[in-house]
Amino acid sequence: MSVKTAARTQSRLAPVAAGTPEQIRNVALVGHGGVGKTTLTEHLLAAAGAIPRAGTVADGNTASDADPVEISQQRSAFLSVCPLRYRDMVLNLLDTPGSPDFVGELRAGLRAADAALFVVSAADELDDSTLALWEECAALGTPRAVVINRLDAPRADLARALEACRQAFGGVDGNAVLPLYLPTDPAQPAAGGLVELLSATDPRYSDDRSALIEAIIAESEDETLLDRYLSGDDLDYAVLVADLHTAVGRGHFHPVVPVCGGGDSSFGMSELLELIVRGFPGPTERPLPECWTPIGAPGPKLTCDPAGPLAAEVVRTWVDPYLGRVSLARVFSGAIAGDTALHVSGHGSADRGHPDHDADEKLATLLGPTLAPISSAFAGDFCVVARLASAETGDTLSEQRQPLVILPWQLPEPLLPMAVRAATRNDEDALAKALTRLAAADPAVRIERNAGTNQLVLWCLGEAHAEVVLARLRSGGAAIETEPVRVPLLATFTAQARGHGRQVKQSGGHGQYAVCDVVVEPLPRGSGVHFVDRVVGGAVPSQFIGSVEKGVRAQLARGLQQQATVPVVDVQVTLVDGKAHSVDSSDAAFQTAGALAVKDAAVTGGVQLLEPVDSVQITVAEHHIGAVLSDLSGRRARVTGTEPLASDRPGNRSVIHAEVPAVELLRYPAVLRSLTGGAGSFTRGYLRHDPAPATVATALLG
Ligand SMILES: Nc1nc2c(ncn2[C@@H]2O[C@H](COP(=O)(O)OP(=O)(O)OP(=O)(O)O)[C@@H](O)[C@H]2O)c(=O)[nH]1
Ligand SMILES: [Mg+2]
Repeated sequence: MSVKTAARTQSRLAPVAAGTPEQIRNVALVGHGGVGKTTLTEHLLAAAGAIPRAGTVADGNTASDADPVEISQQRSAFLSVCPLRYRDMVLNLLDTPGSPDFVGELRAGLRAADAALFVVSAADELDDSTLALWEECAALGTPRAVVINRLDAPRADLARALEACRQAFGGVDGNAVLPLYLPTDPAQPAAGGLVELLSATDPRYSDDRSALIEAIIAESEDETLLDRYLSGDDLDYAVLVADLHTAVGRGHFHPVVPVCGGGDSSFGMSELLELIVRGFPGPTERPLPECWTPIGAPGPKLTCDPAGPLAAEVVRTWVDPYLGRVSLARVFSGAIAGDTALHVSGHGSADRGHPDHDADEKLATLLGPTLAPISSAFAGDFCVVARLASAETGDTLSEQRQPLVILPWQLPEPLLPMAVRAATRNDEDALAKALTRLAAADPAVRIERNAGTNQLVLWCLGEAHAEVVLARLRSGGAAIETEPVRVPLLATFTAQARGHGRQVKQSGGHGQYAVCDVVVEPLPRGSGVHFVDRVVGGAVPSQFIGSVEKGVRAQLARGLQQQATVPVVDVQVTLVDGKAHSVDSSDAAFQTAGALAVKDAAVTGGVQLLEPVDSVQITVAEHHIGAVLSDLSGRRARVTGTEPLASDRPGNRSVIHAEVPAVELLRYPAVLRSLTGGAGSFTRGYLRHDPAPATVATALLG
C-alpha cells in the first residue's frame, strides 16, 4: 500500500465534529511557496492536540502533504483540509500550495474558506508573486490576517517585514495592516513570547496599542466609540475583540501575528488559534456563492443553514484504491446525510467530456475530512463522498428534488503543453482511463487531441504542475511516455508550377490508365485548396474529373515530398489536360494520377513550410518590460505595442502585444516566470500561419 493510500484511508488526524455552523472556522493558509504553510499547519494541529507531534516536510510525514508527489517534491501540490478541535470550535485548516503552478488548488481553497492566514517570511523580501497572491485574496474579499513566519531564520527581521507588509497591503497610510501581537522582547523576537496589544498595559506598547485600537474601532457599529477612546475612555476588552472580529470579517483590516511555525522552537500557535476563533468570521457570516438551476434560472439565495436546500461543491477529487473516486466537498447550505440521493451538476464543458449536469447518484459512503465515517455533514463544514462516479472537482452536489449548480471558481489558463503517449499498445486502455481520472481531479489541466500534429497534448500551468499531472497519469500503472510537443505545420506553393501525373498499368487483366496535367498556383493565406477544371475536348472524361479532384485533395492533405505529413493549403489546382482509355480508365486510376500530378508540381513549385503564429498579450510590471522585450526579440516575435494595464494604478503594470511563432511559446510559461519572478502572465490565441524561415523549417520538420 502506497504512502498516499495509508495516509488517505487512515488519516493521522482524529475525527472532529462541530455541533453548529457557528462553531466552525474554515481558514486557508495562503502564501509564497516554501514560506512554511504546511509546517505551520502541522504545528497548529499539534498545538491543538489533533496530532501528538508535528511532522516535517523533509520527513514526508505531515498531515497535509500526504500524496507521494508532494512527499517527493517536498512541497504542496493539492488543497488539503486538516480539521482540529480548539475549545468548543472546529477549525478546518486549508493548506494551499504556494507555487503558481497550483493556483487552481489555491482558488479551490479560497472558495472553500471563510478567511485566510496570509503567511509571509520574516527573512525574505515580499516579491511580486506574493503581491499577486494578496491580490488574488483581495479580489475575492477574503478576510485575512498576516502571519509573519520564520522569525528564527538567519536573516529574519521582524521590523522590516512588518513595514514591508504595511506598505504593500496596508492601504494609503499602512493602517489596514497592524500588529495584534508583538514579541515580549523586541530585541530578540525569535526568543518566543508574544504580547497581545489589545490587553497590553506595558507603556512600551502604548503607541502600537493605540494605533491598533483606532484602526479596529473605526469599523465599529458604535460611532461614538472612537470619540470616547480619543477623549481618554478605556474601552472594554470584549468590545475591542468584537470590533476586531467586525473589522477582520469585513476584509478591511488585517491583524499581524509574528510567529515561528517551524524550526526548532515554534511559538505563536495558541495566539493564532485564539485569533481564528475570536477574530475570524465563521461560515454563517460570509456571503455564499450564487447558484442556478441546471437550466440556468437563478437558484435560491443560499444561506449557511443546515435546514436550507443542499448545495455543496467538490473542491478536490482523488482516487483511493480502497474507496475508489473520492470527492472532498464544502457544504454551503443544507446537509448531506448518509442516505441522500445526490444530484451532481458538472461545470465541465463538452471538450472535457463531461455532460453539463444531471447525474443522480446514490450516496454510498460519507466520510469526514479525516476519512472517518460520519452520518451527516451540514452547512459550513466539509465532507468526503466516496464513489460518486461522475463528480469532478468544481461540481455541485445537491438534492435530487432541488438540483442546483454553483459556478466554479475562476480556473487559470494552462499554457504549458506536454505531449504524452502510451509506451505500448497494451497501455493505451490504461492511458484512456487515467485521462478520465485526470479530467475529474484537475480542472486546471486541459486535455487536447491535436488533429494537426496527431499528438495527445496536456496543457499544464507550469513544469511542477506537469510533473504532478504525469505522476497522476502513471499512478494507475500505465506506462506513459512524454514526447517533444510539435506545432501544427502547413505548407504552400511559392510559385506557379506544372505537374504531370501518369498511372498506366496495362499488363494482364483489367488495366489502369489515367494521365493528367495540372497547374498549381499559390493563393492568399487562408484561401484553402481550390480545384478548377479547364480540360477541353474531353481529354479527361467528365466522369473522372471528380476522381482527379479527390486524388489531388487527398495528396495535398497528406503532404508532399520533404514536407510529408504536412498538409498543403492556399493553392489553386487547375486540371488543364489529360488522357483516358476507353476500357482501362477508372476512378481509382484518375485519383492516383491526380495525386502524382501535384507531387510532380511540388518538385518545381517551391513548397514552403508555414508555421503557426499566435497573438500574445503579456502582462508584466513596468520594471520587467525591458527583460521581457529583449527575450521576445530572440523568439522571432513582432511586438505590436505596449500599453499600461487600464485597470491598474499608473506606473504599475503594462501589457505587451506581440505576434510570436507558436514553436517559440512551448516553454514560455516557465520563461516568463523566471523573467518576472513569477508575477508575469500572458494569454495567447492562434492568429495565422506564416512562412517559416529556412533554418527554422528544418528544425520544425525534425
Ligand atoms: N527555520 C524555519 N524553517 C521553517 C519554518 N517554517 C517552515 N520551515 C521550513 O521551510 C521549508 C518549507 O516549508 P513548507 O511548510 O513546506 O512551506 P510551504 O509554505 O508549505 O511551501 P509550499 O507547499 O511549496 O507552498 C521546510 O523545510 C520547513 O521545514 C520556520 O518557521 N522556521
Ligand atoms: Mg505546503
